[in-house]
Amino acid sequence: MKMKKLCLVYACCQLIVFFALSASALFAAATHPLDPLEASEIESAVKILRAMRNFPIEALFSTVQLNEPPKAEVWNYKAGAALRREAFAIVMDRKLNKTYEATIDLRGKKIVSWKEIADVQPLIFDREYEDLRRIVKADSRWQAAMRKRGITDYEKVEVDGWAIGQVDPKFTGRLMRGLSYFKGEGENYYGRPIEGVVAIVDVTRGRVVDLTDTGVVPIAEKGQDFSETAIGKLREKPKPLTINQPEGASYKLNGNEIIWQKWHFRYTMHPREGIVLHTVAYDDDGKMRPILYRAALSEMVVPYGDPDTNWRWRAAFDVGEYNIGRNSYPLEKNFDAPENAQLLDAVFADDEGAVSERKGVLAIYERDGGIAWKHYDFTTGKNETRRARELVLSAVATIGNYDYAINYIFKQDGSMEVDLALTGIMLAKGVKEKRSDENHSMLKMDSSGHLVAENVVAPHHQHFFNFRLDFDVDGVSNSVTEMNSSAMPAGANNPYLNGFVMRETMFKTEREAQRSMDMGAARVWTVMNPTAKNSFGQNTSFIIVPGANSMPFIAPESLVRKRAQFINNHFWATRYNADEIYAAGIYPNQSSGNGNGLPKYVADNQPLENQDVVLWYTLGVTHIPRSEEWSVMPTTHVGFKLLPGAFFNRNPALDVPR
Ligand SMILES: [Cu+2]
Repeated sequence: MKMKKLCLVYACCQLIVFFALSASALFAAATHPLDPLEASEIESAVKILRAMRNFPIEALFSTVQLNEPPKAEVWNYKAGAALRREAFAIVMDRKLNKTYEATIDLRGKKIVSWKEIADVQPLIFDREYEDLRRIVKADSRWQAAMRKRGITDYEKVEVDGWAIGQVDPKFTGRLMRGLSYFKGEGENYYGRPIEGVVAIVDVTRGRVVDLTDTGVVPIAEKGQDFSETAIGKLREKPKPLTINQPEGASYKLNGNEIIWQKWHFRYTMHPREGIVLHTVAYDDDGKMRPILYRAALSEMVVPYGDPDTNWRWRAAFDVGEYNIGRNSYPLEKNFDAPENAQLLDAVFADDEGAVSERKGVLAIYERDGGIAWKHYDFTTGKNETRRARELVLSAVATIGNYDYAINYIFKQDGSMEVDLALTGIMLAKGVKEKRSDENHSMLKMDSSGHLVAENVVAPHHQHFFNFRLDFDVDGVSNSVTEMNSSAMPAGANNPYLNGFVMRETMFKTEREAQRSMDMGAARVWTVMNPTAKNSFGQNTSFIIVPGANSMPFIAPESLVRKRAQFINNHFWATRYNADEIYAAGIYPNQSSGNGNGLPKYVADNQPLENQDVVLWYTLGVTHIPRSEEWSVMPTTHVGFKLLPGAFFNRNPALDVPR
């Protein structure tokens, strides 16, 4: 119907169509150096690469993303000026098991660089999950292991692909592991592990290179599902609670730029890092003051604490092995985000380098923020109070059984908060016991798991997140300090022993700036501008205020820990280097524990005073599994805050109207 109408008016509209197309092409083009690659740019980059002589025949694209321009170029960019547009790609030659990095000049339509990176493995490709499933199910040893467990219909089994983790050097090639789960007629196969069976798969050569079978363990019964139908008896639904913005939202969205309540910043949905914040600045009475150049989740690791053969290698690097960004799925208004949210799209390249449009993978919304500030004058009864508003940018990545929401929250008091919300399904281990008082080593005091359902143990584990925070507080040259609070020594200055002080120490070099939390000292870290001052002569700064955190329990000598050395410290600071983005290096998949990432970044022990500095914050969660977290976990929130410290002369939220 629509087609017919179009045909009728086609002739007279040709001219208009032509102009409309050129105009839309103009509008769609990047207008800022940090605009993510748009679909046509991804297509162009891939086309240029494919046209190269000797381009691998069986190429897989690990990433095709914006090659971010140099920092100075970005901060000094004036609207309308000429833009550098470059793509960065990681390409794997499947046949030869080789990895290449490429930079492509999109304007000049040429390859700027193409180099092989030896002895690395890019993160897992989407197609490899399917390849692995097929390879494992066709393997006779795996089939025998299933038959041993009474399973003859392999369609009822789900094989879940994992990055290999630690690799026994006797295995070479591109490796993954396959874990088996019983789907049966149920929905939540993660609740029904086929314990004992783990396959090591060479995904490019297409074969199972090793299969471990530690013996038959009963498979948990049904009842692990959590759909409304599966739950059956639902509680009374609460009455509607509507969020209504009759005049619309208060933020402005200009392409990837967001302006809200004096905050000005840009966002991108990065295929690997998920949400990235760029050029975060605050409009202070007409003066645009820079705070952060770039902030993102740089790496994650989730080490499991069970020494079992089939568990001891489990430590998911969810960013560098799996891609947080590309594993972010469409959000649902009223559920994943409130009803007033605006859902935003992203464009990525898929394994083949084709454009993959992801609808609604990011949410932006305003929400109520409780009391901004208040004082009730009890002598007059006057209530000076202000309601706070917050701006939230949110995305949720699902990596296998776990779901991680990442929320960046902007506030009217000049502070920011990073809130991580952990939900999904705990990684389950099958056991023969149905009750915790049965005599099984997994269930004793010194066990490494908690029984969460009949025949299901959730092994103990920790989640570590590392955020790379490239601060530029009032300019690029900053210094980094630590503040420790302590009791004043007894003496003439402190006769009643009530005195306590807050001492700030400046980190001179990268080696000094490797620190962990100290509750006894109320320790915080700050990044300050050594020349910019507030009106009282104090240096302007931002403070990292940790929330809940954890120390790692896996031993420092363990292989997992060697691959994840960023968890050795809660806090690191490095001198800015455009190539130092990932806390465990760019290629943690199948890595041997060579100290890539932060240990290498700080090896040259560069000076930190009055330099362009980057702060790295490691946040750990020790997961104590509870029966209440089965079969799907109630959301746990963890995070940290970034507070202005002498950045303003007074409470910046004083001007919030009543
Ligand atoms: Cu957990």
